[in-house]
Amino acid sequence: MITELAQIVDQAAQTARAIAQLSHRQPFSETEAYAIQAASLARRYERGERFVGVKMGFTSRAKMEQMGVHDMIWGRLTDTMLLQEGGELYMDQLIHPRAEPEICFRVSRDLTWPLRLEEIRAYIDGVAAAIEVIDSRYENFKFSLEDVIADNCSSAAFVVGEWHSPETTLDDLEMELKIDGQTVQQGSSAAILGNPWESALAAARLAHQYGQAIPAGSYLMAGAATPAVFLERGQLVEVEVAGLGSVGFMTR
Ligand code: OOG
Ligand code: MG
Repeated sequence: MITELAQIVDQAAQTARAIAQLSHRQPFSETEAYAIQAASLARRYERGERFVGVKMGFTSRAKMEQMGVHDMIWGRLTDTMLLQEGGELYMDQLIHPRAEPEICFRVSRDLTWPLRLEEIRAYIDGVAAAIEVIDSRYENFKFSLEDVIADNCSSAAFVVGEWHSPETTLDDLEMELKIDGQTVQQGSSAAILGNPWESALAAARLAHQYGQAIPAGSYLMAGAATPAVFLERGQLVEVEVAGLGSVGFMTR
């Protein structure tokens, strides 16, 4: 069951064709959903993609409300998802992509567990403004918690701005998502679990729980501070975070 569902969702991502929710074929548990995610990532690794980090999802109320899902989730990032700052996002490789404003951490030492909030700072050597592009493989971007986990939490692409010192305060930074220079979403870093560092800690805990190592050099995306916005071709997409600068890309 897990192998088959992993193949279906992996193929949907590869061919950019939406599928019915996997849970409509066959109900499965959250633990099984993470096993499907791992199996679909194994297929990517077989094709030569490399694990480069983890992303947290539904770490803000804004996101939970937008998607009607009420639990934190985590997914895996690979090298082919990493978009160069100022680069181009090819829309024909995606189904119905959305962008969201995030904060990214750079892991400087292999993450261990257990850790306390004060301790995790010693494992991070950079913080940056970031944009995540999510692209649910499910029709109409509709899913259950189990479905979205199995779909690697809609991960599609991400772009990271200039690294800043991990001493930079992340407590309550204004975060803006702009399309063609117009602000389309606005929020605060405090929307991310009260403080994005809490999300980094949750990522370390969950990855450990599911046996996923987070080695030095990994990216750690903390989750969106605002609802996500649908993208169209020919747009300039930017995120600006007070104190962390801005980052952007073009859609094509
Ligand atoms: C799931 C991914 C959620 C976030 O930052 O909250 C996420 C989705 O909304 O499709 O990446
Ligand atoms: Mg996200």
